[in-house]
Amino acid sequence: MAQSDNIPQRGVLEKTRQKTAKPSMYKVFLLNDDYTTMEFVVEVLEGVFGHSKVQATGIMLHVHRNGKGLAGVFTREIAETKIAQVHATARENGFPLKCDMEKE
Ligand code: TYC
Repeated sequence: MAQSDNIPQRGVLEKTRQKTAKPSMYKVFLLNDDYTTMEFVVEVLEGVFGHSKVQATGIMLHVHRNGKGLAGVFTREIAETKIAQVHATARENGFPLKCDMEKE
């Protein structure tokens, strides 16, 4: 056994902890428009973002009154997927509903 095997290695625990860095999180916002129905926005907030009908209705009304509102906070890939799902279902239903995302 080499003598150096018994010498504590300074910095090893710290390095292990540094590797568990948390992923960056992204806020996904729903944007208001004049054409998408309130009912459809509530369905999207329930179906894509997992909100209850009560939560979804509150967020939809906030967006309607203020122009923009937080739908959820996700890692980058999940946020991008949710946005793509919203845009796809909106297009399929003939609505111009838009989302955007912002690094937290
Ligand atoms: N402003 C829309 C209307 O009056 C409703 C609406 C709410 C649309 C939220 C988009 O993200 C939105 N029918």
